[in-house]
Amino acid sequence: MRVYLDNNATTIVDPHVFAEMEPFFVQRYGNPNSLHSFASETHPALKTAMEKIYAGIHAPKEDSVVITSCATESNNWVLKSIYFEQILTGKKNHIVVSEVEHPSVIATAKFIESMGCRVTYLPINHEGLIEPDTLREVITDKTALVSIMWANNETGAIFPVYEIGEICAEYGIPFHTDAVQAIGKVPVDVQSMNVDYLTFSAHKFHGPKGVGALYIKKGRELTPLLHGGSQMGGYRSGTLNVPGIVGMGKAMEAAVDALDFEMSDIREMRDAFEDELLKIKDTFVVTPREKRTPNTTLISFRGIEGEAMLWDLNRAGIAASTGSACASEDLEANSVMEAIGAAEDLAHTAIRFSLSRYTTQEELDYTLDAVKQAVERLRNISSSYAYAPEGHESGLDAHH
Ligand code: C6P
Repeated sequence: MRVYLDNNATTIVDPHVFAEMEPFFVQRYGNPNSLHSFASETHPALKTAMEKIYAGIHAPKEDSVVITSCATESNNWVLKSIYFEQILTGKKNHIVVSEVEHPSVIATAKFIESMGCRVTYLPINHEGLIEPDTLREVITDKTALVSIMWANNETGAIFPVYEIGEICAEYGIPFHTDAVQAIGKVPVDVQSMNVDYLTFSAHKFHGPKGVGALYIKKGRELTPLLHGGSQMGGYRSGTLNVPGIVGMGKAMEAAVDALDFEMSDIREMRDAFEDELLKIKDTFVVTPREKRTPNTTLISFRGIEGEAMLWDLNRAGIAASTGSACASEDLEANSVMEAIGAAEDLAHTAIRFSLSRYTTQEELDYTLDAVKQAVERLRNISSSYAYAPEGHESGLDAHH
């Protein structure tokens, strides 16, 4: 059996999405900006896709949704543009990000920090959550941007983006949220909140890889990151990724249709799976369920290196991860667990299981058996577990 429980890293392309994309590779392959029928025959599908994308996040027509190559590009774009427009010009000198943003925000923040911008990395609390009041304490009249993700990719923690948006509105500061892990998992309505920029990526909701987007509220226009042929209204040059955009449109529509299923059925499956995992001795989940996306469990197995557990699971045909996919090769401790203040040994024991609407009960039952076997095998050979005093929680509360 092969079981895929790494849906926060990427998802299977919905077969209906794939079917809609297919004609745009070998039949209708024209460049939409050319002046012939090969071009114009791409236009209806592009228009429909854009309508579905706008509808999926409830973006009003006067706002912009600019198609990019991925969420990484969208996140880079917002931070670097703010740097060009506000920091480099000396109007402002500061931005705020959370300390557990995806590397596409953190690394960009560090880059602009190296160019002279002051950056505040807002901490998370012991449950892996942001406390909105901490934002008030760090904002100044020189703050040019607040960038805080909607849902964390490692824990699934849902951050208080409504409250954060309100605080930003109060101080007149633009608010960007990375909603990559929110689309298809929680309702996303840009009109129900104060948000100026919102990032998403098709491959996280059963669309294709290589296509993302940035929502931009009217009046908050950005300097382009890619200059060139002025596609996308001059916001983002480069020949349009027609199959990608068509795929993202269909995937967005399907994600909205499946939202209730995700929030009820998938949540129930995840909760039951997590209940069983927590019956295993010395296991810990940090963020409370009701404050998480419905598909994610980040769980620590005391005494077991996350990578060793992944190895055993992989041999059983099961795909999970120790945290975000892009950080998993460095064998560092899970960054969110570290930010929470978990002891180093516990931070190394975290495993992320992320479900999707394609996950079955049979797969979860099989995974549970495999996890139990792995725990038994690995704890038998774990000296740190063998010697740790009974009931010792490896410092989970030590810092709080
Ligand atoms: N997170 C994970 O395993 P791209 O690859 O550019 O489409 O998406 C980047 C990205 C941005 N923001 C968030 C919150 C994300 O989760 C991701 C991708 C994957 O957690 C791969 S590192």
